[in-house]
Amino acid sequence: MKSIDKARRRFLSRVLPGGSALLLAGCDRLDQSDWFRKLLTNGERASLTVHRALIPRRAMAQEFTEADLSPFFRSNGTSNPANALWQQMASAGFSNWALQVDGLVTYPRQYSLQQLRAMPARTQITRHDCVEGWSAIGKWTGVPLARLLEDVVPTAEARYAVFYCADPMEADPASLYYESIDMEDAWHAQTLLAYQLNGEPLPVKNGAPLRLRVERQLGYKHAKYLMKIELVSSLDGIRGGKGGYWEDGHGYQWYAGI
Ligand SMILES: Nc1nc2c(c(=O)[nH]1)N[C@H]1C(S)=C(S)[C@@H](COP(=O)(O)O)O[C@H]1N2
Ligand SMILES: [Mo]
Repeated sequence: MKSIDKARRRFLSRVLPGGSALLLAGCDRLDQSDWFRKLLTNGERASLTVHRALIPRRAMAQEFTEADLSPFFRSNGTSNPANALWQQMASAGFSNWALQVDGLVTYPRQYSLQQLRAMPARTQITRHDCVEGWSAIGKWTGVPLARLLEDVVPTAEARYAVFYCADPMEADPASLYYESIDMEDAWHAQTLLAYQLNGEPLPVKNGAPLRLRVERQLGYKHAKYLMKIELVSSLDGIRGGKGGYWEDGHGYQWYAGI
C-alpha cells in the first residue's frame, strides 16, 4: 500500500508542480476530469466529496473591522501552562516545538512553526464569546485548518478532529486540555490554527505558539497551546468520551454553536 502511495505521489509531483499538497489545493479545477479522479484513492475521493457537500452550506461568522478591536484581549483558563516540556520550548522561542497531525490521515506529518508561517495565511477579526459571560474582538492570523487537511488527506472514516493541548487543568499532569470538532467545522474557511493575535506573535496567555479558532462556537472550543491534532471516527475512546475537557468533567455541550 505504502509503495503504491509513494509511486502515486512521485507521479503526481511530476505532472503537477508542488506535489500532492498543491494537487489537492488545486482540485477545484482538476477534480472535474475523469483521469484525475481515477488517480485518487477511495478515501481521498470520499473526503473530497464530503468536503464539497459541506462547504456550500457553511455560513460565515460575522467579521469586524480594526475599529472594533477590543483594547485588551483577556486570557481565560490557563494563562501559562504548568508543563516543563512546554516551558522549555517557550524559552527556546518554540524553535523546537512541532504540531503533530495524525490518526485517520493518509500522510501523517509534523509542522514546525516556521513551516506553518510559510503556508498561505488568513486574517480575520472576530468576536470571542466565553460562556462565563465576557466577549472580546480580536484579529487572528493563521493557517486555515483546511490547508493542513489537504496536505494530510483524511481517510473516508475521519469524522472528528481532536486537538491536544500542553496545559494540565488539574494537579494530575495527565489532565491536559483537549477539544474536538467535526469535519464540517474542520474544513470551514474561518477555522484557523492561529499564530498571531492583533498582528503580534500569539501571547503566552492566549495560547502560544498556536491555538484553534473555530468562530461559530463558544470560547472553550478554541483550544490553546496546541501540540497535536488527531483525526478519529468516534470520540468514544478519547478520555471521558465526550470530546473535550469541559464536556467530560463539567457537563458542557460538545457542540457550542453561537
Ligand atoms: N488549552 C486550553 N485551551 C483553552 C482554555 C484552556 O484553559 N486551556 N480555555 C478555553 C476558554 S474557556 C476560553 S474562553 C478561551 C480563552 O481564550 P483566551 O485565553 O485567548 O482569552 O480559551 C479556551 N481554550
Ligand atoms: Mo470560556
